[in-house]
Amino acid sequence: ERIALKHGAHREGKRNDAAMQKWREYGLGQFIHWGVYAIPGGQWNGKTTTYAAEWFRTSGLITHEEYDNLYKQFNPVNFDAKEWAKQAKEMGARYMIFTTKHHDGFCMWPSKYTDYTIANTPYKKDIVKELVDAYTAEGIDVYLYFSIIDWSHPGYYSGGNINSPKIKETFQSGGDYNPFETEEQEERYEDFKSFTRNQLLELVDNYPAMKGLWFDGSWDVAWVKNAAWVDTLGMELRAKHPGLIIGSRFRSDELGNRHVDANGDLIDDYDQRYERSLPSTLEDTKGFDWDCVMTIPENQWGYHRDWSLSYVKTPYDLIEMTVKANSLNGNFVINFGPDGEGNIRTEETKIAKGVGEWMDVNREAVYGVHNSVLEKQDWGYSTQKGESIYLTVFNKPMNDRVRVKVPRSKTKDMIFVIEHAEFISGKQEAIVADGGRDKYGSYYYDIVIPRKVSNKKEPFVIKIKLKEVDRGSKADYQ
Ligand code: H79
Repeated sequence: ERIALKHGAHREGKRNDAAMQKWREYGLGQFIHWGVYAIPGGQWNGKTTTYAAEWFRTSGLITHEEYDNLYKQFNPVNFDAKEWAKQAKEMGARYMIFTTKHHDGFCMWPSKYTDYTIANTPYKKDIVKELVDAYTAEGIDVYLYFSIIDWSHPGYYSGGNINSPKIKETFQSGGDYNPFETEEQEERYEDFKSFTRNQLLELVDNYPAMKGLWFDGSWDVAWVKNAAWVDTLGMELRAKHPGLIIGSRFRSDELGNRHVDANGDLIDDYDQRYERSLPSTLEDTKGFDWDCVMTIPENQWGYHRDWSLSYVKTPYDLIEMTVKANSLNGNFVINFGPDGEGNIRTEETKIAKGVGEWMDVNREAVYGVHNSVLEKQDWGYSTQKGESIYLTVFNKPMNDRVRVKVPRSKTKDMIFVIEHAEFISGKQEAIVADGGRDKYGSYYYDIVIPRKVSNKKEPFVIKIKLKEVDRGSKADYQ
């Protein structure tokens, strides 16, 4: 029995227009967190925060007054949007998400609706425009990150986090639950809503080349309480920008359900729940489109001067996650946090190069692919595009053979065989040996890894094509 919702998902199943098809094919993206928090970079008066650097305003190491005046020093003289875009292109990113406004409320574009913007810094120039232009020129689609939380607006109010089970229960059981403490607060929140709407319409108007909005900080009960209004705003934004892509973090249904509504349908265009985490199986994804946004250190999005505080992911780690994400029908997005002068730190440049070198050879296994017909095997992940199946090997078996379990044919007299297999680096053909059959009647093949490939000590890709043949034409092992 379906619950009648006014503000749940407005569609069952996936969006299938050209803009969304393109989104689905990106494979790899770049996130950039840049704002005034890059100036302290997690440190102030000789003290270092171990928390996320982009949350520095709340670190306790800086007063709010000091933080709110940092923008007067923001002058990233080394910022070169074209250089950033070129580096992203070389890494293999096909879309980029940029923080136009994080929780602190500082706007990287010259918003008409507040003075707390880039226009009032020594730098003055519109950073959002520079980035949209430079990345678009490199053929990389741009998405605008926008935080609903805005600590700079006098009308902003939280009311608590709807993700907390206690608050959600109160919200759902309270009939017409009111998160506001005073009428005045509620009125000021109306100002905040108008302000938020104005800014979003402004972004959509100013940057028509961008493809979508990536929302964050939408878990406040005050925001959730306004689900009907948010829904209308979403429609307004979509009407202004046909094809606009919005993830599941913008709005909730009227019952306070986020991402997935009370009927289990995905709200808006793709599932935004995977922050610093990946689903494990295709079942976990519920068949939704999704992206995963990932930090390079453990939990630093904005620039933090001290990266010795946590494990720093290697290109290998990030490549593994990229391929895994794509084998489960998601896009993988790697975050960068440039410093206050506009430099991308050397560690990130090195990582981008490492990922890019691998992508240069193996991109076919990542771009435009989906989950393959093969069952997951321990050596790694498989992806598929049309008839081509890509086996990306991360755990190389000790015997230098990659075992492939082919699907079972729907027809009793037919079986699948590997018609062709090649290593995509160097394009050399692979030798396929018989791998036997198990007691359930599934067939296996062993692809022999030549020494040249095996010695390289890096993940490699085997491209195979399957063919259905008459069972009699293959030796049958009992
Ligand atoms: O923009 C990045 C994060 O800043 C943002 N989303 C990504 C894309 C984000 N906002 N909130 N959260 C993530 C989760 C909240 C974490 C918190 Fe904390 C735990 C807030 C307060 C305690 C971590 C630790 C951040 C500050 C201290």
